[in-house]
Amino acid sequence: MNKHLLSTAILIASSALPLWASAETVKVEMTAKEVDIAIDNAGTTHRMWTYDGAIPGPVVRVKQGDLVQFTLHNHPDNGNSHSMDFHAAQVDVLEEFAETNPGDSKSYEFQANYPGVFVYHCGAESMAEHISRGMYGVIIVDPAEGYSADYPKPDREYLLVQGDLFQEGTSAEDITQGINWEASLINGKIFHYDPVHDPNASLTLEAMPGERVRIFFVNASINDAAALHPIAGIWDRVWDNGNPKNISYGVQTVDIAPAHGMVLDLVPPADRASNNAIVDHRMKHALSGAITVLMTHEDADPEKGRNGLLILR
Ligand SMILES: [Cu+2]
Repeated sequence: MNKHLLSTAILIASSALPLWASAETVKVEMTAKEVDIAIDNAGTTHRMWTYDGAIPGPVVRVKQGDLVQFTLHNHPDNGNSHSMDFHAAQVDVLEEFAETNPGDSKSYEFQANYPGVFVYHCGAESMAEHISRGMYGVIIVDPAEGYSADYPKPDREYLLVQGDLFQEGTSAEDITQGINWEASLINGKIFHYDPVHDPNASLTLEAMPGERVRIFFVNASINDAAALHPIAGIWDRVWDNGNPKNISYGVQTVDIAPAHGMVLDLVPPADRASNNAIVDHRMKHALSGAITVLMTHEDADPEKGRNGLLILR
């Protein structure tokens, strides 16, 4: 390499450096667990398959450029093979995303190259059954450049993951075809944050008047898109896939495909208390569980949606 090319190469390398300078290695471990857990606010249980015993699984949050070193343990008490497909990864579906048997573990690593909100899910056969039984979660990759005019710092952050519930005993083939579909789940429960439709619901999202509320939304439903609308509000900004470059303004309803994610900001009025109902406007989803109430008032819980408390459980 001649001297000019060499100095150009060094210049390119050093100009790229600030973006990745703070990249870290992040170790993540999860255990696949087949468990009986509550699928509604009354405590009704179903046999579900999970990461770490919860639906959705743990939130993974890294910065663009970070190296994620991941290990999946398949609990020896399980009856099925499981796997992990991170949508934030660019790897080999046959290698990294391969299944691991009960009692075994599987490790791989990937660099989180794109910012956004990405689903992760089990890809073991039958994928439709593994996902709809609860084997999904979210990895948030924060942009390397941080907040900006196009991607302002929010006052509150909430994560909502929509999934399916099928009747117990439904075969994998029927699940794939949508037969015996029972309800939509938000963060693992029917009407999880909706005391209007479910008297047993004790949680709602909360904010103060005028606060910028950021919703990280992932659709883990196996067949249906989610038509996300904030009743009595308008999405102030929407970022497709959660990438700051993909910005839209003043949107009423956003269709979010299965296995896709969006970041959506809502800014309730500053001069009054108000309520919004964040719904999947497909009525069969809304009226079977996919409604989330955001209450905006001066006495809002100061902890909710802050300091990493993205999922209310
Ligand atoms: Cu699985």
